[in-house]
Parts: sequence; C-alpha cells; structure tokens
Amino acid sequence: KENATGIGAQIDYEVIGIEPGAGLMKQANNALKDYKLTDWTLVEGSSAAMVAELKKAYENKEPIVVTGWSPHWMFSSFDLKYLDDPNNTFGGAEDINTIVRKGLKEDAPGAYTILDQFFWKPSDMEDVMVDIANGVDPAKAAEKWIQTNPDKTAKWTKGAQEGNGESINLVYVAWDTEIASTNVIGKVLEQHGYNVTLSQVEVGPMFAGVANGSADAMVGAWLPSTHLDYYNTYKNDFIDLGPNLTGTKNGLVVPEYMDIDSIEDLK
Ligand code: PBE
Repeated sequence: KENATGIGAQIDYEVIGIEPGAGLMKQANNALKDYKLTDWTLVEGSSAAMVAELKKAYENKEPIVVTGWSPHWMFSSFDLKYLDDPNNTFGGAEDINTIVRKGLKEDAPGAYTILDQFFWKPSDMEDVMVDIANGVDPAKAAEKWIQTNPDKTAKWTKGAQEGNGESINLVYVAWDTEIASTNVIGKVLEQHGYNVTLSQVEVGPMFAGVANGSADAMVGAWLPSTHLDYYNTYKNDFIDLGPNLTGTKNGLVVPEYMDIDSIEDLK
C-alpha cells in the first residue's frame, strides 16, 4: 500500500466534489467524519467540473479522489474503482423514483400513465449518457435511444391516452444521470401529444417545484438515502410513482492505477 500521507499530500487532501446540494456531497462529508479524515476537505463545484478534473488527472496518471455515482459514462471512458466503504456511509444500491405533482393524473392522464410506467435499466441510461458525453445534443441522444428501443418505450406508453398539447414541465438537476433520463422521458411525452418543457434547477427547488405544483414531474429522486431529507420535507405534497431505475451506487471513486482500495486507506 502506498502510504496514505503520501496520497493526501500529493492531492492537497482534497476530495473533488460536485454541486453543494447533492445528496452525494452530504454523504461524502459524513465519510470524512466517519473515517476521521480530519485533514481532508471536500471541494464543492459541479458535476461537469469534477469530470474535467478527473479527466485531467487521468490523462497524466496523477492521483485524484472524486465523488462519483453509477450509472455514469465515466466508468466506460476511464478505468476507475469505488473505494470500499466498510462503514457503509454511502449506503447501498438505491432506486431512482419518479415523482409527480398532485392533480397531474386528472389534468393529464396520459402523461401520468407514461410517467408511472417509465422504467429502464442502468445500461439503457448509460447508452444515452455515453452519447451525450461524446458531444451529442441531449435531445438528439434521447431521440436516438427511443428510436432504437421501441419495445421498451412501448411498455411505458401502453394504454396511455394521447395528449392534446397540454403543457408538461419536467424539473431536473444537471447531473449526467438526470440529463439523460429527463430528456428521454420528455421526448416520449412529446411524441404522445404533450408540450414538454425541461427546466434545469437546483436539487431543493426540484423537490419544492413538484410539491408546490409549479412543476409537473421529476424523474431523479434517489432513494431511500441520497435524497431522504428532501423527500421527507415534501412527501405529503407530491405523489411518488416509485422506481424508474434500480441499482444505483454512490461513493468515492479513484483511477484504477491508484494503489488504494478503501476509504480507510486515505488516512
Ligand atoms: N447524484 C446523481 C445526485 C443524485 C443523482 C448522485 C450526484 C445526488 O447526489 O444528489
């Protein structure tokens, strides 16, 4: 094992984080406490900036520790590993749920049915994420996925009434996972007669928007742990339609070439 002071000193005892409101950031802060990494700081930034830092370090074979999650295209672009988390600070595999505003079922029954039936696999989501990471416009990447997976989308739209141009406002945060899912379900709704708007917001306003009815739906609620606080704050004011994907993961991620395996090795 590389001695841990070695790694910390080489990277200024910094874990490269993402948007401050992300559940992953809260978990990463807890990890610094749980593993007594008192010298370390979690750097706030954005998902895009985190990936840029990772890419730069990776190309130079330099050490780096980032907050990461799956599904994510970065695991197919770079050889990476999650650091073991023996304290389970990051929790286990989670679901991503679809949440809609009260009254949507009455106002736009077809959209409600489609959102309710929306369900795909991590590998499906990754296909879309990889295209977007390669520079394809998110809306185009969504269209392409829909065209190549008619059997899957047919299950989502089964029995759904066509829309009559009703507006559907989907809120999402600019996490790579949610950019992919929101664009795909948005396109499917559009193809079924709805006038869809995608609104990029922060995580708090995403939950608040669906709860107060200013937004119609979101497809990026990570549960039971990542978004638990947000979920509990608003749960009486929205309708949880359950998972649209199962089997996510959160944690600290490093390049494969680093000679550490566990969060404990950062000490
Ligand atoms: N994430 C991706 C989000 C949920 C989706 C893991 C960065 C978060 O931590 O809140």
